[in-house]
Amino acid sequence: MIQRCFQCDARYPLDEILYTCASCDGVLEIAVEAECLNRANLTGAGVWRYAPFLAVDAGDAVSLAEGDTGLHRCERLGKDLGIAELYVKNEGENPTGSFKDRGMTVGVTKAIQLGASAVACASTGNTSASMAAYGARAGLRTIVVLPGGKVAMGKVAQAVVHGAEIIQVEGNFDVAMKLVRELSLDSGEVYLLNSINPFRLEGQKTLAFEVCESLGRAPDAVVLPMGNAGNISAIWKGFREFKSAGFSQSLPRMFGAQAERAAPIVEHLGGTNESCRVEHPETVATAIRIGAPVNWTKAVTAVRDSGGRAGVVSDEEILRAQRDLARMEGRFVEPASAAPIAYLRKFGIEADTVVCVCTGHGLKDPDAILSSAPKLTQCQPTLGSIREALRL
Ligand code: AN7
Repeated sequence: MIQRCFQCDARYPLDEILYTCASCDGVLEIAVEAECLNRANLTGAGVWRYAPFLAVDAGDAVSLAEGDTGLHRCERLGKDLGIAELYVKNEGENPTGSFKDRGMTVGVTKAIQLGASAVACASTGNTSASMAAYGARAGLRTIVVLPGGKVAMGKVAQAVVHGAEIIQVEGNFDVAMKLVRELSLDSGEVYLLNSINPFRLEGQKTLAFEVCESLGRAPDAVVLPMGNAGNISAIWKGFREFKSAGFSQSLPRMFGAQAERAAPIVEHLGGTNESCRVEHPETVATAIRIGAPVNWTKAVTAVRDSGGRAGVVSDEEILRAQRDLARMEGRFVEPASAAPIAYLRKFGIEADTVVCVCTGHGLKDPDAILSSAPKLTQCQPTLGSIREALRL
């Protein structure tokens, strides 16, 4: 295996620390020769079951037992949305409550193997929560740069309890991302764990393998939220590698949902935003409040090559989808994770088997619910008063 520039195909060895191509500044990916892999070598559970596909030695993996999240059939919601077989891949079931753990177990293991003493990230919340936990487990210094005031409190609490060094900056995620990249390049000891790091994305691609193994085949369509667009890129790579290895027979179409006022990739695909940037992104789904997605070239390729599409959903549509999933299926996901459901209601998809990737747990961001919830009913502590309130 080798690191390869996604843009110009320049090659670099696996132990060279660089986050973008030295000649063209393109994003990097790990080239995997999946054709040579043998199914008998997939053993154990979770992300590391797929070690033969990963470019990192599993021997000393820094793990919290990530992956193996449920793929839940959603009969009621599926019927409501007109989809024959709807599934939710519930990434909130990971150790820190989001899909980031799949990437972090691989990224932090790589950091240890490279001899780094500190890991760093910019984050809208979940990356920092996950990195803080895995960094703590590995005994590393963890540095987190957050956009001031716009990170859900549950996620900040996670970074705090795991002992991360937290810096808030004035400005949005894109500002924080630029700064932490410079910090990592300046200091060889600080290893960057945002999704520009190709090893992290290798961990995230395992979601595709799990979906294929659970269903016994690839689904027809996969829908997910896009922020930095690392996840859609990683999962598409996973589906392609599983097929190349001969472990699945077909590929899904990839659908990406963005929030209305934070939608550079949708605009780019629609031909109205060539540079793929939005200056002041805004959305209730703070996890995907991102205007300059670092993996946009990969995401555009995933959507186009798979025959998929991308679309925007409004904050209102996102919150409705969050409620629908909670009330029809009993699953509480954070607003960003409900964007795929909102996408399906708004645009529909011509496909029988559809998997929505619900990226993070709802408890991370209770404010999103409580700020629009009706006031709780107040009663005297008597049966009569409760009966009256309930009209029972
Ligand atoms: C719940 O934590 O970017 O398209 O800094 O937390 O791979 O960026 C989070 C992203 C979707 C978007 N859903 O994934 C961060 C961060 C949830 C998220 C995304 C995020 P990408």
